[in-house]
Amino acid sequence: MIDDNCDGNIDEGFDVDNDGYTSCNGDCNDNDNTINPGATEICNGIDDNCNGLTDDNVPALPNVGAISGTATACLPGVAGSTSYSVAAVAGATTYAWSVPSGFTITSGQGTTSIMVSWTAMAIQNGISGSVCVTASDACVSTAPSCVTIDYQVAAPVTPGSISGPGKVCSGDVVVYSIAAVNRATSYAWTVPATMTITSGQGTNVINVQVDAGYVGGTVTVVASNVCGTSPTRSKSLTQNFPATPTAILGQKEGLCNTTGNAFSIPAVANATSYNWGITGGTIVTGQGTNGITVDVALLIGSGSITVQAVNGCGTSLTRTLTIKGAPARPDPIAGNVSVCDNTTEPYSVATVAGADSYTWVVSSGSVSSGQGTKNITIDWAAPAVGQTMSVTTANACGSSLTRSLTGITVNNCPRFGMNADQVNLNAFPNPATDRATIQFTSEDNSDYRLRISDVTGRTLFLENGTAAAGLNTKVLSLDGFASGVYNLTIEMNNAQQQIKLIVE
Ligand SMILES: [Ca+2]
Ligand SMILES: [Ca+2]
Ligand SMILES: [Ca+2]
Ligand SMILES: [Ca+2]
Repeated sequence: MIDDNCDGNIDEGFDVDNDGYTSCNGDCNDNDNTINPGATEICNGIDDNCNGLTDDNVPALPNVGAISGTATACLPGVAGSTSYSVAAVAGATTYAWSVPSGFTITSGQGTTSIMVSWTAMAIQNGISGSVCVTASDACVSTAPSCVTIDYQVAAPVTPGSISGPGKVCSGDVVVYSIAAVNRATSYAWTVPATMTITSGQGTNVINVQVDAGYVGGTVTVVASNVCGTSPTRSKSLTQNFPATPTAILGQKEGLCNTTGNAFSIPAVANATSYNWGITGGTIVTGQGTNGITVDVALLIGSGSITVQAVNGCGTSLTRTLTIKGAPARPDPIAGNVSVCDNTTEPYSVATVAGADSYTWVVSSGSVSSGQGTKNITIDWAAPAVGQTMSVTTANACGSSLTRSLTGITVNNCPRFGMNADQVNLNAFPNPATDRATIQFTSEDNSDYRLRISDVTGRTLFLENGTAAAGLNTKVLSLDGFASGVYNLTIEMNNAQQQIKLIVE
């Protein structure tokens, strides 16, 4: 009888296969006592444990053992064959082999032993890689067991040149490499004792740390295979000292009682820091970098600023800049060197950094305005040749060298008896662009001097001529005149008239 409603009340003999389970508590095959919820699932295409899944979580196979056979060989360049095998794996039903390029499996795939063959061309090119085998049953496979293959006819040739820096310093991290060498299966590098190969030994690229105490040496590499080792490739290594800094940039004179003066050098290749020194002042900021600021107090005479570039190999030679508290010699004096007697002419120099005063001396005539500044006027007196003027600057730390203007000629200029308001000097158009028409009136055939000067008094055009009686007209080219305001001056008959001429 059968407990059709599975209420636990069963008839004698209901567990037909007598495995302790019935259809009521999960026996999915009551005619086979190896199939029930208490059974272990095995690889057999059957749901042994009655969980509804066939061959789920079956046990793994044992590992495949080591492969037997010749892994490495130095051989003649002719065709050949060999065999590889493994011990049988309990429960495995098939074996899958893979071989490197150059080997061909001629028999035994699927079994515990294979035969492989190679051609003459294949062995001449070298055969390297792995022979691997995996064991399987219908449900699972093992991890592969592999052996590294190196079949060659000759040792590798000498490696090509080593790439990487030839100049290095302690603390550098560098890479050396060679192109892969034909038929090579491994590489062996050496480096100086003061270097460490951090990775890549055995390959054609190594990473290297340069250690303390490094002073140079040699890096070498050889390529190897089963037939032997190549000749050695070497690369000489030296220290990478930084170059001497180029000229120190910055104001070097007129530094008396100043602060925050900037001095710098262009960055030096391979330098990791800079070492500055100073006499006659104080470094305020920037030590260690390629730019510093400097304070200078009362520096009488001269001091110096020095700098070296520094890296892991050491320091460069020293670059020096002489500094002075006193101002620099002024640049050349601007002004006319051919002037008329009894006239007033402007002279000037460019601003001198750090100068508190400008002292002018003139051999004849006199400074009529501006003494002490960079812009003066001189009243020239009687005609004379070979006249000179000079200017010296000074501050609390001292005086500069003197700048002179020599060879000044004070001319005896003709003068007659005409009043300025009778000259009627005119220019048009005004403003002008590329040319201007100049007109003036003369009573008679008088000598005249026509001058165009800029606002600093510098003469840009000068013409001496003889006027016709009546209206005189001249057309002047203004090529070369920058846009600005100019003084147009005519001197004639002891008279002088000046008007503004604007060039656009
Ligand atoms: Ca049963
Ligand atoms: Ca059963
Ligand atoms: Ca099963
Ligand atoms: Ca199952």
